[in-house]
Amino acid sequence: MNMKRFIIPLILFLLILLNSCNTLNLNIKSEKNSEAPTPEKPSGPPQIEGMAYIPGGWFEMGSRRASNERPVHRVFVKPFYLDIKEVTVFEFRQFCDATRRKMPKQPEWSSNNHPVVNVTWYQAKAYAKWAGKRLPTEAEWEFAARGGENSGLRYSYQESNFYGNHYGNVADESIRRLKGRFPSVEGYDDGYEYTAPVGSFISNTFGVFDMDGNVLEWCSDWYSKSYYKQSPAENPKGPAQGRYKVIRGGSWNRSGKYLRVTYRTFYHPKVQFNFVGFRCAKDAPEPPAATPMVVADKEK
Ligand SMILES: [Ca+2]
Ligand SMILES: [Ca+2]
Repeated sequence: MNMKRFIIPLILFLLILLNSCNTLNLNIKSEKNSEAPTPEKPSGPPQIEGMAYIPGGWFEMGSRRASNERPVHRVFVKPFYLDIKEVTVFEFRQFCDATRRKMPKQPEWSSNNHPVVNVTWYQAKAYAKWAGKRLPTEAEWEFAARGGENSGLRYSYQESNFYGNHYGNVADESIRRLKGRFPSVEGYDDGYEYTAPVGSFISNTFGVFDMDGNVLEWCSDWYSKSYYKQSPAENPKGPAQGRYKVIRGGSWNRSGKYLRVTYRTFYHPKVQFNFVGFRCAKDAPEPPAATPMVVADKEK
């Protein structure tokens, strides 16, 4: 009698327990089935081979070191892409072959993977158009050269690290050994008397190479010594007209003050030099606008 009193509740308890387990199992399965799809990774800007995405932003453009770099002024550049390397001899020859142009004569010390030189501004512009790109503005060039970390950088890298380390191809002990007396960075030996193959040195924080050296680079802007005094704050593109085009960066035959990121010089767009080349830029898609909040219409 006593046993029966225990067995019936025990069976009932076991039945309830079994039922609970089944329910739990079903719930787990149902949770698995209704599992939300893996959220997509936030899509960044599209990657373009051979180009770095430069996020854009405000920065202090210019310096107090030269009259044409004054005044230091706040400038905004919108996001853009920039070739991580200077345009090479090989690439420029492809353009010449495709468009039946005469390849500009390259120095005997150059080869396919070296930056193309002896190109006029017009040739550089035509190459950029053929490649579906354009030349960078000098504001874009300076923004990219600064690496985005610190608008006060004097070089494309931390100033204290430039001299004495392999950060770029400039006039150094190599050219002095070859030519004797030559204005060069004393105590710095990058191993290249003339141009180096593009990307031979470390990149800056944006992943772009050779901003401080190798070859000077054509920009899209006309040059004006006093442009910074009236430059628009956002996406400046240079004066509407002029006689010379802006050139930026250092080169294998430049040292000292010519290597800093703010240095501006200029040449007539039809000249060709064995220390002047270029790289291309490209517009980036505008960042997506914030989704507008939808307010439900209570009347409906
Ligand atoms: Ca050198
Ligand atoms: Ca360069």
